[in-house]
This record gives sequence, C-alpha cells and structure tokens, in this order.
Amino acid sequence: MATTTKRADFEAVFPTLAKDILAHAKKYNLPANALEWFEKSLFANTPGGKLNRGLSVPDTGLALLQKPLTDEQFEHLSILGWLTELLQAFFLVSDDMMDGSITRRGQPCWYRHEGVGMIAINDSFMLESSIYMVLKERFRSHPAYIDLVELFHETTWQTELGQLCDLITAPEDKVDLDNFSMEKYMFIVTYKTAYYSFYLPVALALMYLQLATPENLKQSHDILIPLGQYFQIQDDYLDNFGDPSVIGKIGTDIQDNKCSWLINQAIARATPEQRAVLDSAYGRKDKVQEAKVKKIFEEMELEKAYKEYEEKVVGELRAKIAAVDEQSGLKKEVFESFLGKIYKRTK
Ligand code: GPP
Ligand code: MG
Ligand code: MG
Ligand code: MG
Repeated sequence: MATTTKRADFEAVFPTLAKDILAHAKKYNLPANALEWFEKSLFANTPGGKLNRGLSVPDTGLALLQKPLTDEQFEHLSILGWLTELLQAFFLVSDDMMDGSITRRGQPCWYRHEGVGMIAINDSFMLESSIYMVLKERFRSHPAYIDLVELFHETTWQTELGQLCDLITAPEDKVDLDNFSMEKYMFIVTYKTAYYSFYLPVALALMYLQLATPENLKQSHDILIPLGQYFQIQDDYLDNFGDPSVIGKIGTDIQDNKCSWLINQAIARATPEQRAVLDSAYGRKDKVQEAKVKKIFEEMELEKAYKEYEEKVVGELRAKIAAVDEQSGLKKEVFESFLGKIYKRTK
C-alpha cells in the first residue's frame, strides 16, 4: 500500500482550488487588473515550497485509515492540505516584511517584487481570507465544519502570539542579550511554528475523518509540539549554518537581533571576552559585525552542539512515538512520517 501522497497528485489539486478562489473574487465584480494582481500573489506565494505541511494532511489520512483513500477523501484532505499552505503563505509574506528578509524559496520575497512593497500586507490578508472562503464553499455541510473553522482561527492566533514574542524580544534599536532566555525561546518556537506546522495538519485529518477525540488530539499534541520545537531549532541552525542556495533563503537572525537557538547556546558558553564581542556585534545591521558573531559561533563549535542536540531529541521523540496508544485511533506511522521528513534536513 502506498503510504505517502505523491507530490504531483497533491500539486494537481491546486489549480482547481485557485480557480475557485479567483471565481469567488470575481463574484464581487473585482476589476480585471485587481483580479490579475490577486492571481499573481496567489501563485507566487502558495505553491513552490517544500509542501511538508500540505502533504501531511492526506499522508496523515492514509496512515490513520491504513488503506487507500477514496477519491473524495483524497480530494478533500488535499484541499485541507492546501489550506495549511495558504495559511503558511499568509505568514511567510508578512514574516518576510517583519524580518526584512531578502529571499524566500530562492526568489525575492514577495514584498520585494517590483511594484509590490507594502501592498504585500493586504496580499497576505487576502491569502488568509481565502482559507475561510474555501472552507465555507467545500466543507459547509461537513459535520466537523465548525471545528475546522475554529481550528484555523485558533492556530492563527497561537502563531500570532509566537510572532509577537519573536518580534518584541528582538527590538531593532536596543540590543540586550540579557533579554534572551531558553524559556522565552521555547515559548516563541512553540507558538510561532509548532502549532501551525505540526499540530494543525494532523488535527485537520483527524477532524475531517471524524476520528478526533479529546484524548487522541491531546496525544497528538504532546508529540507534535516537541517535534515542531525541534523543527524550528533546525530552522535557526540552518539560518546560520545552512547553504542559502539549498534552503532558498538568506539568514537574517544575527542582524535581526533574534532570540534564536544559536545565540542562546552562545550566551550559555561565552567567556567574558566572547560575551563582550556578542554584546557589541549581535543585532547590528552590519555585515562586519555579523561576521564577528558567526566567528564566535564557529569557535564554540555550535554546529557540533546542534548535532548532539538533534540526536538527543530524536531519541526522545522516537521513544514517545513508540509509546503511542493505537487504541485511541492514532497510528504511530503518522508521527514516524513527520520525523522521517525532517530528521537531518538541510532545507
Ligand atoms: C518562522 O519564523 C515563523 C513564521 C513564519 C510565522 C510567522 C507568523 C506570523 C503571524 C506572520 P522565521 O522568521 O524564523 O522563519 P524564516 O526563517 O522562514 O523567515
Ligand atoms: Mg523570518
Ligand atoms: Mg520571523
Ligand atoms: Mg528562521
């Protein structure tokens, strides 16, 4: 039995969905040039990523049912997958503006496209609104409709809480490394990444298949949140140690004064001399200062520290997955497939 969704099958669902979204916009007599703008934004920002989150929805469905999906189940779970990708598109378009990022998925960030600029704020809102339009059009008569709507709303709220802390812990004009702590860090990554990237796709599949119970949602949560924390720690590691041509984005965390995993590790290890360099060089919009911080990260062998952390956390996650109670309707495979996709990732 095929246990994963073919990327091409999943991708084939997007054009129809996009057509529906655009047809909906047309109903409001949106002028042709605005419709064209929205279409460009929709296609530039939604497909084209790794699709890990989107594919996870039909993949979770397959793992839960342990048999091939019907055509209808595949279509519906893929649509829900694309809605997670639309949510991600909304977050990334706005996050890149907030972080002042340069590239995303190997292309200039959307706000840096010719003629786009601050209009990207509204474009990100329209990507978000499209989620609820599709939910209403496709799932209004599904018994879990309101659960699906509430799940998207709550997940968005959780991500915004994390983003708020991420941003205010990284003021542009006032660098104070004493503001950082691993406790704050864990809050930030749990909320800004883990809920929408890991809990959301699994909860969507459980709800759509009408298999969700408070117990199996809680059990999923307790594995997927640590998995998501690990994923964001990887993102922070790759921000400095990854290859921009592979990850498709240029790291900005040091210059952006981010409370990242690496700087928290560096603070814990720093000699007074290294700490003085970090205090004067971290969070400055300056390549020379950034290079000083990078040099300290190298000296401290944070790459090695990260790899040790990765082995430790993956061991813990494997033990948690092995202890999953399949009587609750869950399947270990749901979580194994997530872990398999991200373990030792380079992009
Ligand atoms: C990833 O942080 C978090 C998000 C993309 C969520 C943004 C949330 C909003 C409410 C807008 P990141 O900045 O480290 O991601 P990247 O490295 O991909 O820019
Ligand atoms: Mg960012
Ligand atoms: Mg960010
Ligand atoms: Mg990052």
